Amino acid sequence: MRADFMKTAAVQDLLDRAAGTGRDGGDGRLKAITRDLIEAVTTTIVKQDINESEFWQGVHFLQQGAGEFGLLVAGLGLEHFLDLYMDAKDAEAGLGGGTPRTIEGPLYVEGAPLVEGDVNLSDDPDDADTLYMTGTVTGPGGEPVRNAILHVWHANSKGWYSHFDPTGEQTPFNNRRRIRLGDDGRYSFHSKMPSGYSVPPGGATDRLMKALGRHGSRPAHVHFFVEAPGYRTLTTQINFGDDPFAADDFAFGTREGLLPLPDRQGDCAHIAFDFRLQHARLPNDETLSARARTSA
Ligand code: MBD
Ligand code: FE
Repeated sequence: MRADFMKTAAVQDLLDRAAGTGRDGGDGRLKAITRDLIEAVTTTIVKQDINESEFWQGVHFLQQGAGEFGLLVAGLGLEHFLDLYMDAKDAEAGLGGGTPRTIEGPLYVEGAPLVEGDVNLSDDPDDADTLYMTGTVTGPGGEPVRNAILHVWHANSKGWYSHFDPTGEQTPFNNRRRIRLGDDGRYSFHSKMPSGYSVPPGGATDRLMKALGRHGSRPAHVHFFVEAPGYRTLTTQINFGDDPFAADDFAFGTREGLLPLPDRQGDCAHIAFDFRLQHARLPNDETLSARARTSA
């Protein structure tokens, strides 16, 4: 099964899209070399059965020599490849179901305020509509998950994340919270509507994307970790289904089942979204991967 995984349409299609194969524009030779390079890396992931924590340890090392490495890993489809690979291993082990996982991205920050109840995530003024999100966290049988923590982070209306904002204008942890849920597994928050993210203009990722005939933009989205005792930690995000980049995310983080349409009414938008977790089977299932993360 493992040898065949590289040959699946999902993987081959990802390699083509990541290298800009078949797209107009860009440098043909660079595309061909990029495709072979990412195929070599992903083949190695499968051959060595590299796990999430090992992968991020390697990225962390390389990042010490290249500041945008985490962004390149997302843009080259390697981070999404890891999700496809973990999905395939789950399927092989007879695991599956629940809310799909998708990429974390490089912009999570540890230590966001831990809050309860119906919360506001936005500390800073922002000339944007208000996003309301509500829903439940349940287990495989639909039972409410008790004592979950929902980590939420998203960009502001300029597409910038707090702690990574080149304008320096955001309060630390603006649009970032950890929400402690109760016994009913319900959550509810509001915040200033995020806009899509684009890679820093003129940076290494931007230049590579252009050379591949690609772009460096993501649809507007909201990131989540969902953790709860007895359940497998979920890394996921919702992307706005009505965003122009919803079907063309440079980071390959959009997935079926994770593209809700905001219900837009005047200057408000509502998204109802339920998370379904799997039971933890191994002790590590309840924790995040050992990826190095920014802590403020
Ligand atoms: C993001 O906001 C993001 O989610 C990813 C995956 C990459 C870059 C910026
Ligand atoms: Fe993001």
